[in-house]
Amino acid sequence: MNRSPVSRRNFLKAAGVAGAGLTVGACRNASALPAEATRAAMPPTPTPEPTPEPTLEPTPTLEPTAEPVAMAESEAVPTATPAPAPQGNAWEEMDRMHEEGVNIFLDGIDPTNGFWGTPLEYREEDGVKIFEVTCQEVDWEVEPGNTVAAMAYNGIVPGPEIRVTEGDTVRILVHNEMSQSTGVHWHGVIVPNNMDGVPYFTQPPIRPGETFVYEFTTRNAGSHMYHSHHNALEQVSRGLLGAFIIEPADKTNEPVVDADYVLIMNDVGIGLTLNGKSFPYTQPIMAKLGEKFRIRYMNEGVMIHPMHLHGLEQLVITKDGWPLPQPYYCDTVNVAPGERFDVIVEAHTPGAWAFHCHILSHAESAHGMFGMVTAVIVEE
Ligand SMILES: [Cu+2]
Repeated sequence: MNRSPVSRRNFLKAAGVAGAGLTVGACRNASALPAEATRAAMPPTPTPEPTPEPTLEPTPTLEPTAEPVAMAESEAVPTATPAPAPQGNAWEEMDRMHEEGVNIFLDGIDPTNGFWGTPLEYREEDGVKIFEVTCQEVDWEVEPGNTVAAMAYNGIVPGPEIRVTEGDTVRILVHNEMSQSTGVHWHGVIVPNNMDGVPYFTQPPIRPGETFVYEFTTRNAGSHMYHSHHNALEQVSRGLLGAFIIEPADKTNEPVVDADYVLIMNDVGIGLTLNGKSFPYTQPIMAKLGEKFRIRYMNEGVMIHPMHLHGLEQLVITKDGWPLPQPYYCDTVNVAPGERFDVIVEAHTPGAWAFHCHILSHAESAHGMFGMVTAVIVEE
């Protein structure tokens, strides 16, 4: 069992709701009364707003390539359908489910569990950094009790993080152990055309059992990605994706931060996920008061995800790896498919700050929070 560094009590304390007598008056008073009287004394049973039909996100159409390996329609948006709101005094059950999810999230806090990325190790030969990536079909647990058939680089979703410095020459050996062909595109990275990874445009597909060698010298710094460009709707949405970060050779203008986080969004395929996990299996960002951290948003899904952070403003400094001429502050960063934004956050106010996609059908239902939800926990 994981020992959470943040006890539930401290979490609530950080959030300012523990031991402060904040229980709603009606409930507290009611608890002192006999059961019959309690019912009479209770305010009218709150009737939760009827949960709307999911109108925001039409089921993504799989055309025109759906034929050979189409995902079942029911698979396409596995967690986006709101559950029916409970009726009558089922509100207690609804609260219980909300609490249960948060408790699982808190009990699972473990900054070392790989959620925040696994670096891809390399070896160096004649000044070339050599990486190896193996494409595999694996089972992947996105949330408690929900294991999906995924496609993964080196067995994990997202794939391991490739991080180099501008000017580095990299050689990446891609082995295909899957039962279908693939190709790897270096999204945002400036490469020679024959290294761009688009089968039949720039190379033959990497067939099952084959290896393809990519080699290029990195020219543009920034937060980039690598992902399949073959049957991509299935292969990327099922997990063939990862971060490709090129640090600038001249770091003079790099912001000084205490931590650097990559947050990759995905939606169809393995479901509504941040770094391959759905709440409550996501991990919070843990920060000490006064620290600054960087978040590199990357959207590998097929939907827009407006990432909203409570309580702390986000300073957007780059778009698709390019420094913005005028950085700007906001609380919601709208990340479209393929886009990357880097932001700087200063942890200036202690507490447990919710951090989630603000398309509510990606985040919270009558069953509690799910999908694209995590937190920033600022400790004094
Ligand atoms: Cu979303």
